[in-house]
Amino acid sequence: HESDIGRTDPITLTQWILTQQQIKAPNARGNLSILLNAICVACKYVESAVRKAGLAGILGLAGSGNVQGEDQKKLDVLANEVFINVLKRCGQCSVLVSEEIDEEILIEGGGDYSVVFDPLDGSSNIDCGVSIGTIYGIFKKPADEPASVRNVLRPGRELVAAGYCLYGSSCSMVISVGGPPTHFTLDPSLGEFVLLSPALHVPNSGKIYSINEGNSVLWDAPTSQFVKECKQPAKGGDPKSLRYVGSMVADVHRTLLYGGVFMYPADSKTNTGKLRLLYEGNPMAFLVENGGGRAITGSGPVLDLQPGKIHERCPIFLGSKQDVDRIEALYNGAA
Ligand code: AHM
Ligand code: MG
Repeated sequence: HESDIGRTDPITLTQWILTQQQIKAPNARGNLSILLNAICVACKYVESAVRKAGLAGILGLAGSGNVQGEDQKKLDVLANEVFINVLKRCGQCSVLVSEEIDEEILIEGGGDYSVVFDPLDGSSNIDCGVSIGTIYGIFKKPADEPASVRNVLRPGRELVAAGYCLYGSSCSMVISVGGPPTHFTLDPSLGEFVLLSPALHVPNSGKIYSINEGNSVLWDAPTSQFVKECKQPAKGGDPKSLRYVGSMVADVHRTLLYGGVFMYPADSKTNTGKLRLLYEGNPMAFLVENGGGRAITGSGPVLDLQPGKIHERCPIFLGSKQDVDRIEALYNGAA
């Protein structure tokens, strides 16, 4: 039922997590559920800090003191601390990899799960109030394997869950535990994520392309050709629209909902692009593939890459199947 303040039968993220456990692993100990709930709490904490950032004077002011003389933390430093503390505390993790920390964190006797995460992605957008987000991926290790970086240097296809939280005009959580991505939104009055859509499906084709066009002199031929086709389609079709927030979470969220393609290609200087495989490329590729879309590097699926280092980068083209198929064909030499 809809009341004037909204649904009277909300399904919360916590309920959804417990139901997924009952459906997928009725005899499980509930450890993944504990971990997902911890992530959910950390995201709510960061969302609250993002909303208060202007008021609390934490926009870009790391190192400066507040009225009580305490040090203020920049949002990205704060988000990283919150995630590490909450994940350590939940007792389910053996390895943590954060974009903010050079080395992996090993937790002896911590649990069978490992979490790779970017606690606050889209840093260039923090100080001007544009959408930012958190991205995370979860691996499970065999119980007898020791905590080691090997637990996370695995292809994204082996993720057991991945998701992101978008701190945008509303706060959205999108998560997949292997099935289609499920979309929740934070009801601030309840302090709960409530279910919006049980199964997102990336539209088969889309009208939007999303890329940092300022790098066009650095692009390879297939990327340049694809972007040219977006602007000047064959047979007099309509050109696509360009949308680029510069926050991967926002650009991918739009791509999941509206379709189209998000790209961060290799550039001629580095041959890798900018985005990090473990905690940017893989979780987003996992969500998009589970939503019926595709995510490729130009020479194969992102999820098949074997990572060598925790902070390595990879080129990425993700979104609607038809669009990514065309990019793949161009990489395979199509005219
Ligand atoms: P960050 O981890 O330093 O925030 O960088 C990652 C961000 C992504 O969110 C976004 O897709 C990309 O960088 C934008 O990069 P650019 O400014 O080069 O277009
Ligand atoms: Mg990042």
